[in-house]
Formats: sequence, C-alpha cells, structure tokens
Amino acid sequence: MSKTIIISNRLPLQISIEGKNIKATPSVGGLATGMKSVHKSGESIWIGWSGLTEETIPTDMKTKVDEASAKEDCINVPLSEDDIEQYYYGFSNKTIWPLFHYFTEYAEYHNEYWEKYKEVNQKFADVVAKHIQPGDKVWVHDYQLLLLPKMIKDQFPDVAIGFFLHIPFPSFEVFRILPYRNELLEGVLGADLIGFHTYDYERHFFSSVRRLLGYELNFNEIIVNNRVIRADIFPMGIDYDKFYNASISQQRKSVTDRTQLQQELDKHQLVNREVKFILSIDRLDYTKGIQNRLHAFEHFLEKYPQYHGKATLIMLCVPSRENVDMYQRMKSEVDELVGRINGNYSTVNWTPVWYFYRSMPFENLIDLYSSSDVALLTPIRDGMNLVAKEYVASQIDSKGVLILSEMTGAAKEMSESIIINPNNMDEIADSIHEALSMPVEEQMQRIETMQNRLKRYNVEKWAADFFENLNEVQAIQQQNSAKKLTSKIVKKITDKYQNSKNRILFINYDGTLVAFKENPKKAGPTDEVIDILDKLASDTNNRIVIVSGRDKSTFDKWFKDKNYYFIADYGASIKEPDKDWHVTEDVDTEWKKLMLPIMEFYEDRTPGTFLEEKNYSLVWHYRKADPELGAGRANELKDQLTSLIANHDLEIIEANKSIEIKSSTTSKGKAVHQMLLNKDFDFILGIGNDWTDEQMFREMPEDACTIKVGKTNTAANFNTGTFRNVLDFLNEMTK
Ligand code: GDG
Repeated sequence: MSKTIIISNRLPLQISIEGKNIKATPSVGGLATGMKSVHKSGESIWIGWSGLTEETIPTDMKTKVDEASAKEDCINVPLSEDDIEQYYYGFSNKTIWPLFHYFTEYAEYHNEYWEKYKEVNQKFADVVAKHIQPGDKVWVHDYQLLLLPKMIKDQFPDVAIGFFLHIPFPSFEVFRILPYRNELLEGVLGADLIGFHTYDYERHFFSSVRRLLGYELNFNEIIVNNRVIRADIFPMGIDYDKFYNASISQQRKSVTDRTQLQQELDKHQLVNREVKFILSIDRLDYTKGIQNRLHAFEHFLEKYPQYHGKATLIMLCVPSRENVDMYQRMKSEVDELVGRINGNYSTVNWTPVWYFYRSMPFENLIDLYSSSDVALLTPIRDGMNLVAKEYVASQIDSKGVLILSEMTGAAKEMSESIIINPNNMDEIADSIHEALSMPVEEQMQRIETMQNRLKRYNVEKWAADFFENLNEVQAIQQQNSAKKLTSKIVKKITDKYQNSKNRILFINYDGTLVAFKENPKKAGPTDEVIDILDKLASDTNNRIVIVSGRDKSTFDKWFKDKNYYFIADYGASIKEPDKDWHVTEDVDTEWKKLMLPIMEFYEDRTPGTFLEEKNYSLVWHYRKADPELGAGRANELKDQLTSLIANHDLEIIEANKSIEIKSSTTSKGKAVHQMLLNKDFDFILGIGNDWTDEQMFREMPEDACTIKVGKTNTAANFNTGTFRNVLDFLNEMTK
C-alpha cells in the first residue's frame, strides 16, 4: 500500500534516555499537530532527527532509540555532534535563517557549513531511499532540507514530492547574496509542489528562479526538464478547536483547580482591578523584534503616563539556539532592557514587565492567552507567526485586541488586528493605547471575524489542501507523460523508419536542433547537428527539410552546399538541394514602415533588448533584458501591435523571449502542405517546439510521426524534453 513520507529536521518526538530505558513522548508543536491527519498509523512515516546526537546515545541503546521512534511511525536520521554543529547551527541557522529574514549582516558564509549541509541532506536522502516505495508521496519541510527534494527526485523520478517553506523566501536582491544560491534553488525544484505562507514569498521565489536559472514561468508553474512544477500559497493554520476548547475548560475550572500561574494572574487582577495584561510569546530570536517591543513599551509608558500601574507586559521568551553567539548576545540585551524599564518604573504594587525566559506547558500557555487583554507581537520578520492565531482562537468571550507586525505572514490574513511597523516606536505606543481603550463591541467584531477564518482554514485543512494540490500536479504530470517519447516509442518509430523507402523529415531549427542563445546570430549549427543531418541526408530515401522562421540568408551562410531542403521565413521562402530559393507567395512588406518605429521605441526604452529585421518580419528580442521588465514590456508591445494589425494580413508570434510580427499569408503549415501534396511518402516525421510548428503538425497525415519539444499542449503525437533529446532520438533512429 502506498504511504506518505513526512520529512523534517526534527522528528515530532521528545526522546530521553533514563537509565536503561528510552522515553519517547510525541511533541505537540504546530507542525506535529498539523500533520496529525496525515501522519496516521500504517499510512505514513515521519523521517527526521531524534534530537539526540550519535555520541550521546550509548551503543547498546541505539536500537532501543530506533524502536521507540518506530512505535510512533518515526524513523531516525542518525546525526553526529559535528553534523548538528555545522549543518543545523551552522548553515541552517547562521547562514540561511538570518539571510532569509533579511538580517544580511548576521549571515555567515563558510564552506565547511555548506559541505556539511549537503552531506546531511544526503544522509536524509539515504534514509528516505531505504523506505520509499513506488506510489508513495513525500512532503519535505523547511529550510534545513532545501537540497533534499532534488536528491529524492533524481533517484525516484516518479514519486510525487511536496516541499513547504515555513520561513520567508527573501527578495531576489537578498537571495542572490548567497554563494550557493543556484544549487539551493535547483534543490527545491526537485519538488513537484512548492508551498509558501504568502504570495510575497512565492513571487520572490519565482523571481529568483527566473533570474538565476532562467526558467520560464507560466502563471504559477515552471517547466523544468519536461516536468511541471507548481508553487502556491498555503497559509499555515492552527488546531483551532484545541485552543478554543482548552480556554473553555480552563474558564470552567474551579478556582482551586486552576494552575498556579492562573491563580497568580487572577490574584493580581483582583488586587488591582484596573490592571491590563499585554502579552507576547516567542522564541528568543532576533527576528521576533523583542528589543523593539521593549523600547516601544518604554516609549508608551513615557507618552501615556496614565497607564503607570495599570498596564503590565507579560513577556514569555522561549530559549532557542543558545549555542549561537548572536542569541547569547541578544539574551543579555533583553535582560538589560527589562531591568532598565522595571528599574525606572516599578512601584511597590506594580512591575511593568513580567519576563519569563523558559518554556511553559500548554496549559500555562492557555492561561496567558486567555487572561491577556492585548497581544503585542512585533517581529521584524516572521514567516507566519502562529502565536497571533493562537491568541485569537483562545479569546472565547471574543474580547481582546491583537497588535501585529506587518512583517509577519499572519498580517496578510489578520487585517482586523491593529497592524504596526515594528520599527515605528511611536506607532506601537499609540496602538497599545488604542488597544487598551478599544470599545468592547469593536474588539468582539474584530476577534470574531478572525476566529471564523481561523476555524475554517485550520491546520488540518492546510495539510489537506497541500496534498490535494500535490495530487493535482501529479495528475497533470501523468497526463503529459502519456505522450512522452519513451524508449519503447523510439524503438517503434525506428522500426518504421527502417522499413520505409520514401521518407520526408521536417525538422524545426531553433529550440529543436540547437538551444536558444542570447544572441540568435550565434545559434549556428554545432558539429554534432551537421553530422546528424548529413548522415540523414546521405540516405537517398530521405528528404531532410529544415523548417524555420529565420530568413533565407542565414541558412545560406550556415548550410552552404548542403543537400537539405529548407522552408525559411515561416514558409515564405523554399529551397530544394542544388536549386535557388523561391518565394511561395508575393508577400506584402509595406506594413513594416508602420510597425518599425513602434518596435524601435520598445528597443530604446528597454535596456538589453534589440530589434531584428528579417525579409518578411520584424522581431523584438528581450532575452538579455531584466526578466520581469522584459516580460512586462513584451505584453505591452503585444497589446499595442494587436490593436494595429486589425486591417492588415499580419500576425504576432510570441516565441522564446521574442515578439515577432509577420505577414499571415504564408505559414510553415502551408509550406509543409505544399511539399506533401501528391507525394507518396511512407514515412513522415515532424519535430518542432513552438506554436508556429503546430501549424506544421496539423498539416500532417494521421500516421505521421510528430514530436513536440517541450511540455505545453500540442497537436503532435509525442512530447520530448529539449533539443538534446531530439539529437539523441535522431542518432538512435539512424544507428
Ligand atoms: C516557524 C516560523 C511560522 C511558544 N512558546 C511555547 C510554546 N510555543 C509555541 C507556540 C507556537 C509555536 O511555539 C511558535 O510558532 P511561531 O509561528 O510563532 O514561530 P516559530 O517557532 O519561529 O516557527 C514561523 C512557523 O514556523 C510555522 O510555519 O509561523 O514564522 O518562524 O505554536 O504556541 N508552546 C509551549 N510552551 C511554550 O512556552 N507549549
């Protein structure tokens, strides 16, 4: 039976060795909860690190650790101290984490980290390889495993792979700083579906893919080596009911049954009825804006002295990555700031900041959420921020106000909160005042609207939505592969070729026999192409026809004295071996006078683009332009030309990074039709890559063998990947 394989850096388990016994307790974090519906016994396995390095597990306990993990359907990837130091604390948390959160000055680049990152990703891939079976689906999580999707895909091309990034994907200008950027992008592109929290992260990712790897996008899909890859947004939700129900049962508890923390909170409010609690919860991380929050709270106390004694900031900071210097430094800074504020403002009855530097059990988290009047979350960057969602879910009486940084992914969905810029102290101080004085009806209206949304798109829905999309992408891929030029089909075509005597082979040039070049003038035939064509043309049973939109003079230059046939200028010019070119129709070119200045205008105002004037057409090339600017201008130019061609027999061809305008009276299709007319060929082959080649495919009889290079919809019988596959195919056929 096929299964799901979830992969993350850490297993959703807390493992501890107690004497000769192993204790494995399932953890309750957001991801673990979200995956609950997916990680069902017998139907899925979870692969990750146990949290214990190999050095800390006594040799005779190793199998016990594995067994304890297996009970929870978890499989441990054994990692050493050195692995964790360099792959986890090093490359993941000192290189990727700061850079992806725009803390470029904190990012460190060390080759040893990078080498270890690759090595450990490979260790994960090796464990996956031991457990994967045909039909399985794989879901890889987060920035520690960016290379893993490709490592799996290379070994198991038919397995559907999803990847989700929990942190922001930075803008291209930041991502490009990374020395290993291309490998990381290629690594992620091993997945079939790539998920982000927000549209901004998705578009930044696409922009990097486009600029660094040059891949073309089609809405939210990229085609790489004939494989459709989709990226989309899946804003992670929370287990809404868990927080809501826990708050209800907490409220129903008798006073004595309440936790000690809750009793203290209650007591404080009883003594000082006017006091309001402002809450923040986060890992102690520089991305979370903890210092900013303290500065802003201090500013609030300065600006609104009426709140002295009446507003308390409860700050829960969970220790995190304590081995990393930056985190240690930050801890001292926070300690100092808290000390300063409390030193300056405390009274006998009031301490402005209650600071907890530790982790708390879930029930205390609920105490804090449900007792607080305001949540103040000020990250400088945060992929999503689940605390914001958990706070809202816990307000069972719908009272409470969320102040949320616009730099969090959550802010995109929670527009009913008070959105602040975490660097604007005055704005934050004012927003605290606004929150503390907000009428109850307004609080309820805002909270309820957000609650309804969170209830609907909860974490279970999030995971289900992701899988639904992964299935869809897989279905598209399977549909496409129905037409794939497999070795079995190549064999069939070869047999037919060898058993026929009167053959004609129509082969498009650019993108079919050679790769596209930045400068089209430099895309002349390689020696390999000439060898193959010569070999084909030397067989007297063959007619080789090169079909192209290029002009005849180019082919005269490149294929002088060759005994091939040519269809050039999109069918306007034809040449037979040892004969002169002839024009198929009298083509009007007067229109060029009108169109030329328009296209020149686009050339002038779009750096890196240039105009090519052919005999019967004009082409504007934008391959070397900034990809986004080029694509935008191409759309503009296309629109403008379309509005002008109404009264002319003209058509616009949108090809690989170019916009071309030509007469519509001639076409490759018409020329092919002409060549096939009244001839008795027993083998007809057509190969091409763009939509002008589709005209050629459509003119061919049903029993012709037609091959499209690339993945888009086609009238051809088969698809193949790139010009490389075409050359291999032609070689194979003539062996
Ligand atoms: C990364 C991204 C993205 C916190 N303190 C305690 C505790 N928590 C729980 C919270 C919440 C989780 O930890 C923190 O989640 P966040 O989303 O706020 O932040 P990160 O840890 O940085 O997570 C982030 C997330 O991945 C998901 O994609 O939102 O942007 O950085 O669930 O409740 N839980 C307990 N005790 C604590 O003291 N029990």
